[in-house]
Amino acid sequence: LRLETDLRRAVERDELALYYQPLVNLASGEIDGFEALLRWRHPERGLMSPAEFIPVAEDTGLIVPLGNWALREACRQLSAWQVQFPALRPKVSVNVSAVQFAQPDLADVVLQALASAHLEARYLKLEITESVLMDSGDAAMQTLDRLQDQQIKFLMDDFGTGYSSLSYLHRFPLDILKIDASFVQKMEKEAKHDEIVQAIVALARSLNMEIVAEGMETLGTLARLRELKVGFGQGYLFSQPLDAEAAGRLLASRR
Ligand code: G
Ligand code: G
Ligand code: NA
Ligand code: MN
Repeated sequence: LRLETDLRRAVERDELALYYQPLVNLASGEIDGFEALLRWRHPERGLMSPAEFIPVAEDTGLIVPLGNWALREACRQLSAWQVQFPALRPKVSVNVSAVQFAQPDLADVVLQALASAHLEARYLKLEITESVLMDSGDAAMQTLDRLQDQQIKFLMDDFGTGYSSLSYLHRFPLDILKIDASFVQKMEKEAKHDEIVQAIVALARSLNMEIVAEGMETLGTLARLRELKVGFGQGYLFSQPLDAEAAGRLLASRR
């Protein structure tokens, strides 16, 4: 297919970009870091969202070179920002798909990306979904162990959707739980969703996990999540995903 051929060349033609969405400390309002979100500047289709090309990338295995590029680029950019904004020391989280996680050399790839960017491991987080844990064999388990030993933090993305299973949270000791946007967006209008958020918060606390609420769009949600003592938030209320230049300007304004 055309999309596949184009995608194959996207890395070498320098058409990929990372956008950065701030993660905000809800108590202080400070920027804790960014989630790196992949974009493809397609020569004819314009700026494409990963929703449009990640499925193809996963089916064809192209997600491996794409994901490796994203890891290297996020580490390089973060390292540059840390030099530029030493008082802020922003962190970055990078999405890693199940196909990448099944690669036996993922830990090496991640550690090399850190080393060549001269970035300390504790500033890097990896976002995984439940499917990563579901499909995981011994290799994935070893990757998780090895990277956690290096102080890299793991974040469970989209929690509460898909094939959530509480047993995964027990079996794989992850550091941070991200409450899915669908619950956050409905919690103001529907008591049921507020209760679901409360339950997820209680679960995360009992497992000693930090909490991020994604998809925050309103001040009402901010007030409520602060009340529930949720640590971090992300969403259009604070900022859309920004290109690197705009994210740099945002950091400069907070310096
Ligand atoms: O930024 P946007 O909302 O369009 O992202 C859509 C989806 O693509 C999200 O689920 C996000 O987790 C995923 N995604 C974004 N960047 C990456 C990436 O670098 N690797 C992988 N595997 N998924 C990504
Ligand atoms: O799967 P993942 O949670 O990584 O997807 C994040 C996606 O959600 C990104 O594509 C991003 O552009 C989008 N997003 C980020 N903040 C908001 C928000 O406040 N509202 C909505 N509707 N989408 C958001
Ligand atoms: Na994510
Ligand atoms: Mn998510």
